Amino acid sequence: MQMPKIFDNTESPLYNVNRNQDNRPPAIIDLGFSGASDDLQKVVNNLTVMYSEMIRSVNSTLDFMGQPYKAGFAPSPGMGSSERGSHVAAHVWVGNPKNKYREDMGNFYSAGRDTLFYCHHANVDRMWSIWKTLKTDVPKDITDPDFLNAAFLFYDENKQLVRVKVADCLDHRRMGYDFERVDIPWLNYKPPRKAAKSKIQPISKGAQKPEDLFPLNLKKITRVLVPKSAKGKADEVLVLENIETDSTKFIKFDVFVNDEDDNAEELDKAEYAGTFAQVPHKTKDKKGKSTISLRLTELYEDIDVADDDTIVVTLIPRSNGDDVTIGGIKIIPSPPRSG
Ligand SMILES: [Cu+2]
Repeated sequence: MQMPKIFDNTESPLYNVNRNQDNRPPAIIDLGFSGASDDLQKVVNNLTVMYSEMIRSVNSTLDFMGQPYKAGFAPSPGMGSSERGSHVAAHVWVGNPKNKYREDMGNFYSAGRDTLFYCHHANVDRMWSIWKTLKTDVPKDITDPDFLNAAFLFYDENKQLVRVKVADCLDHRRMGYDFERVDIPWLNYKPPRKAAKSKIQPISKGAQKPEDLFPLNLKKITRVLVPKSAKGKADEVLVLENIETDSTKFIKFDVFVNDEDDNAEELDKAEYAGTFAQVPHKTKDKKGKSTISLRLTELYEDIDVADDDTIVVTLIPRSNGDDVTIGGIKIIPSPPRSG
C-alpha cells in the first residue's frame, strides 16, 4: 500500500518533484483520509474502504459506475463509488500540499503532468475489470445504447485521428493488454461484526430529525435520525440528495450508521457506510451537485440492527465540510438492480 518504488527514483523520468514529500515510500497510503497515525490502522482502513466501494455499499451498476451524463444533462450528475473513494484519495495523497492547487496529482487540471497519473488510472480500469468478475447480485453491464455508442476522438500511434466508442472498450483484452493477476486482500475483508444488537435508543441523544437539519451545511459532525422504509434488517439504501460542493476544493466526508463513538481514525468497523470525496477542479463553474446512494443491507447484518424503525446516521466531515451542503437524506427500499 505504498507508492511503487520505481516512481521514487530521483534519477528516473518517472520521478516527479511535485508530490507530497511526506508520502514517499515507505509511507502507507491513507485511502480513507482518516488521519490515522498508526500504519496498521491505515491498512485496515484501506481494506475497509476498498471492500465498501467495490461490494458492500453498491446496490446497482450505476452506484459503482456513476450517474448517466447525456445530451442536455447538467454537468457532473454524480460520481459512482469507483470514482469518489480510493481514486480521489490517491490523487490528493500524492499531490503536493505546498502547491497552491496541490499540483500535480491533487488537481484535475495538472494531474496528467505526473507519470503516476497513468499508472493510477490504469489501476482504476483494473478495479473495473475486477468488479465485473465479482459474484454479487448487482448486474455488471450497462446496456443503454447512449452509453455504448458514445464516441471519443483520439490520436493513434501514427498521429491519425481515430473514433473510439465506449462499446469498443468494455473488454480490455480486445485492446491488446491484460492485468497481472495478484492477490486481492480486500476481497473478503468484512469489518468485524458487532457483538451486541445495535439499537438506536442509547445513541439517539443529540441526533436530530432531517426536517430540522436539512439542507445541511456540513461544518461539523452531525447525527441525524433517519426513518427506515421497513423495520430492522431490510434491503435498503441510504440516499444523500443534492450534495452541493465547491468544485475547486478537496471535499471528503464519511457516513456511519448507529455509531456510538466518533473516533475519526477508525474506518474498519461495521458501522461504516461509505464515503463522498472529490478531486478539486480549477474551474470557473464552482458549483458541483450530485446525489449518492449507499446500500445498507450488509451493514444491517454486520451491526445486527434491532427492530427499530429509525437509524442514526453520522456524517463526519474530513475536508472542507464548510463547502458542502446536503439537500436531503432518506432511506428507501433497494431499487431494482438493473443495468
Ligand atoms: Cu483521476
